[in-house]
Amino acid sequence: MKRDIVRRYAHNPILTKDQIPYAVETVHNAAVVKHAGVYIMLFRSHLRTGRSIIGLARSHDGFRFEADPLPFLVPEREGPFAASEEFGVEDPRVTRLGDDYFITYSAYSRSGVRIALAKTSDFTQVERVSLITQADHRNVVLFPEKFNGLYARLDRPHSEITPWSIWISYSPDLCFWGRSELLIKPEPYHWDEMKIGPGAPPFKTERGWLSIYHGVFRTMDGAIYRLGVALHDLQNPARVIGVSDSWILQPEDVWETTGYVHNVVFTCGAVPEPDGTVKIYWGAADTVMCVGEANVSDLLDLCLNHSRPAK
Ligand code: BMA
Repeated sequence: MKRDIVRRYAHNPILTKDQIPYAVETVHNAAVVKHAGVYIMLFRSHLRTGRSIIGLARSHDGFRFEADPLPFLVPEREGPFAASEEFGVEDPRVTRLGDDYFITYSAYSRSGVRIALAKTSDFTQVERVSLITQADHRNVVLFPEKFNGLYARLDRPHSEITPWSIWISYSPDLCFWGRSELLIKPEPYHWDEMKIGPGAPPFKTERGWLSIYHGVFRTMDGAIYRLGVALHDLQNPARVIGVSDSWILQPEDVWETTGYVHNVVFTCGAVPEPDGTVKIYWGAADTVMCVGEANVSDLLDLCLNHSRPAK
């Protein structure tokens, strides 16, 4: 296919630090969901301490966002989460389950990185629910439905023995997780050979759950972060139907190839639209936020007809 799978918005980047009413150094790796007709973006920002917080911005069209006056989620200083969040909170993902939106985010501390779960119904009040992994997990995305009575998530444990891969885990209550199973591995000598991780929470299509993930390739000039797409069975998400052999997005615009960390496009959110397109949001070079649109039918075609082995 010659044309671009992801059509970049003409006015990228869509949110930068200059548009944030409080002092931050970056705006990146944001979750986006539609709530009551409004696009809500939860973005990560570095402070000048080098540690991160999570801010909130709103939009009526999914392209032009305005940040709230205050951050949405900052590291807890007291209470059960404080010890795990002392180095910052990063890379949120949001999934709607019933009337609540559940936020999975990375909590950094001297004990490592683990995933915390918070919930909100209105994006005004936010309540922490539980720490849902031990150290050395990142990139946890929740499915928006249960399977045989269990919640499901894709996750990415760290491992030195095998390249970092995408797993699935299940839970009766969103707090206790198990029955973990490896689903997709990096492919040797391939754009995602170094490591992969879940990106946007999976969204439902008539052919399966589409999951946009990131893959990393190591070069003499450092790592390149790109985006790929995988398709999971609707009834049994542990069955991977296909994984696109080619990436769907790579760093090309100057704010993707240069910045705080060069050559990075990293997604934490995608919004499927009623017209058969999906808005994909990505952090560019860990510095600014961008958006593009893809046809769901093109993403399905890549997974169904141009797949590489899952593992
Ligand atoms: C990953 C995470 C992401 C970041 C990416 C590129 O390991 O830290 O938050 O966007 O590296 O720097």
